[in-house]
Amino acid sequence: MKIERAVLREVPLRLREYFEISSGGQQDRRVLLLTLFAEGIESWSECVVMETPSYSSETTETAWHVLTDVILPAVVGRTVDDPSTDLLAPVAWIRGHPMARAAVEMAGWDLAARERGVSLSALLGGVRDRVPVGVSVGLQSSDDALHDAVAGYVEAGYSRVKIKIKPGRDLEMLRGLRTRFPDVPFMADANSAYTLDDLPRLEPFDELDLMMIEQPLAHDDVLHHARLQARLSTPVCLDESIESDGDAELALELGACRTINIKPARVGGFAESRAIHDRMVAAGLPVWCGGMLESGIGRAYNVALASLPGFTLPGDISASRRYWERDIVTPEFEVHDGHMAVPTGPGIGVEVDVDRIEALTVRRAEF
Ligand code: OSB
Ligand code: MG
Repeated sequence: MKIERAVLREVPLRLREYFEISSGGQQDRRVLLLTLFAEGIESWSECVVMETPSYSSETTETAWHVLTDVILPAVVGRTVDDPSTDLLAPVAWIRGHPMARAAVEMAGWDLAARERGVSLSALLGGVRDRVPVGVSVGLQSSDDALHDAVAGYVEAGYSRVKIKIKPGRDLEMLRGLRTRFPDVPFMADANSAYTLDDLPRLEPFDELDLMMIEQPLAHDDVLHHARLQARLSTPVCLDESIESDGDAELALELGACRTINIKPARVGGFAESRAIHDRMVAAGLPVWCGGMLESGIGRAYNVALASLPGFTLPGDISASRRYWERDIVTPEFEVHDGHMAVPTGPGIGVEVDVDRIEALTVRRAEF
């Protein structure tokens, strides 16, 4: 399959609700969408990067730069057979920039699935036709607002509810939630808001019966996560700290976590995601699929990944309605009974609303 043409677009999409984490908030997403054209097949993927370097070191602008100045010129004209290696081979020397690389790598998987006439889930080795899903609730202005938000998501049937925390909005807030919702599977995500000096504040988290605490410490501090995990019975989950299978190997060796949130873009794509998945399965540990406030295009890739056997914990894969007034794919993603159906059509298995995307596009580059 020869890649004949690539188009990168920036499409502004406004979240239905402001979403705040410990490092800051956002409502307007600058969604980067990539289209690869190969021998009559068209593949859409999403570069899920944030606007500022607050979650990882990449930004909308660095991804645009690396994609348009480095990756796409090298990829157009290439012939692809194996999506896990072929597409990015000429730029294998790139250091970092996993989200920019992943947008291309993942589109390659969609192309390969379409060429073979199978779903992305089938090509990846998925074993589930629906996946358990949860929701990620941003920091709220008050406990009342948080309780109302949680009540709504419990009502909607999500399999678990993740609560964003930061110093000052943590223990007492979570105790209040636990009292009001004694049976809801909760977890907490700190997005690196603590240090090991906060141990006296983190140890009592064990009373809260949380499924896990996600990324409590710095993104580049695997050692201290290991020291923290040794003091907690609550499983530590790493998100920001894991940008490759090598990072996962180190984390397991040190005992820094008991589960990993795999976001395919954060680790450079599906090949690396599967390597981490396989390593965790071999270690007898569960993984789950994280989210980056994706449009329906990015979500389709996540649902396919989450159908792999080791993704036994609910992912941050919520309904289109949780994010957008109107999604850019049809059918929109829905949650029933705490699960999301894995699309069965060829490739990502959802229809991309090309006319609407064209109308919304504010920046475009073509190769
Ligand atoms: O830490 O998992 C995170 C969103 C943006 C950046 C980081 C994170 C998140 C989420 C949202 O938690 C998950 C979702 O897409 O629903
Ligand atoms: Mg996280």
